[in-house]
Amino acid sequence: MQRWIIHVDMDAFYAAVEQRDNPELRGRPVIIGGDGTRGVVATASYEARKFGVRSAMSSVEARRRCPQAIFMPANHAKYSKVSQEILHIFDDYSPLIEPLSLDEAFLDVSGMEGLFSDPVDIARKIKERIKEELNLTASAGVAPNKFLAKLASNMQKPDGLMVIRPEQVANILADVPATRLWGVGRTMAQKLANLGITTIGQVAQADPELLVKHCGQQGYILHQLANGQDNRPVVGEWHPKSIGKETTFAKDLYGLEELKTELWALVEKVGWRLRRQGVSGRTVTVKVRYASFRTITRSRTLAVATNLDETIYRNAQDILSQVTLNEGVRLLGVTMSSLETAGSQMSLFDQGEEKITAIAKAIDNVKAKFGEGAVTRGRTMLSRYR
Ligand code: DCP
Ligand code: MG
Repeated sequence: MQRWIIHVDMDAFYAAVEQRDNPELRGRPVIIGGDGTRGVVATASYEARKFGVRSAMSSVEARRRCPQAIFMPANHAKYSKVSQEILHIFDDYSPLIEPLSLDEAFLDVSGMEGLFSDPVDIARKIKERIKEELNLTASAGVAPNKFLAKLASNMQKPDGLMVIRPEQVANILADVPATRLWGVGRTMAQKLANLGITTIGQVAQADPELLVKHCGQQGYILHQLANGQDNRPVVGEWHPKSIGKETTFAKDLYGLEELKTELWALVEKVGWRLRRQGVSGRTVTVKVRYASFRTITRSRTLAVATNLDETIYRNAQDILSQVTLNEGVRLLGVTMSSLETAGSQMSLFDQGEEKITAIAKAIDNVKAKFGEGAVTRGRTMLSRYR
């Protein structure tokens, strides 16, 4: 089966969030970072980048290059929250999500053809939803592996969508600087330069034995990457703390009967997501927003966690029947939280053990190839399957 990986990276992430939340900053050069004499630039809006301002540059230098820039301190709590919202969008398209930082992640979307027409469509859809729901732009790379996908997402920034198909690899990589290969820092770049090699195309053409002689065992890996080969798996470290769906109606709905159909549709979506993740939830929450915009949420915690549509529905409907419905409803939502690995009594859906073994194997394979430091596991994953 052809593997398809999507790499999504937000554009000027911290700066874009601040421009979104402070309309007076839009279209203007914004620098996120400390503006003191020892301050460092975390990121700069694309307007500021035109003046040569870059991440990790001293703020003094940034100010010199762009005196009219507006400095803002980083608000990490806010960016983490946005990051979670982005991950929740990804969660609708792949059960295998590997965040690399607050603003970028890999998604393995191989074999999703039955659900979505094609990996490029998925990337397009994800970008659209980030734009519509979060009012931010992202760049996406779609390719047969992680190395190529990450390279691709960076090629058409901002708001880019770049696809590298297997047959295009050699052409696209030919003139890309060798420093873009994973693991080529200054020292390695110098070693390659000593061999007259500066582009990925030249690494691809080089004799792997020669590369190993000059660059050590890493030489093999560089040769493989340069030829577009990279079989590191996407290690799904991210799992949501809750899984929910809500919908805003085109026209307000009135009364329990009208709402029941919508409730069932929501429950089906939530149930499917829970099972796909191999989890069950103990807390059912129903959210209602009235025509007046007043919003209420009501929860119930079950004795036993579930991921079965019928059980979720029964409880959600019960909750809804206790809510006053004497005005129109514009939004309805259902969320399952207090998630746990699906229990063995539901062996049909239990992927817990299998998943742990598969992930552990995948990690060991990567370590065997790229060295022990190549993978660090999130604690979330360890605690989740204990
Ligand atoms: N960041 C940081 N210090 C750095 C680099 C980045 O604090 N030296 C933070 C701020 C960035 C965020 O991480 O907004 C994401 O990093 P990226 O490298 O993806 O940079 P941006 O998203 O800002 O810009 P873009 O991806 O469009 O180039
Ligand atoms: Mg980014």
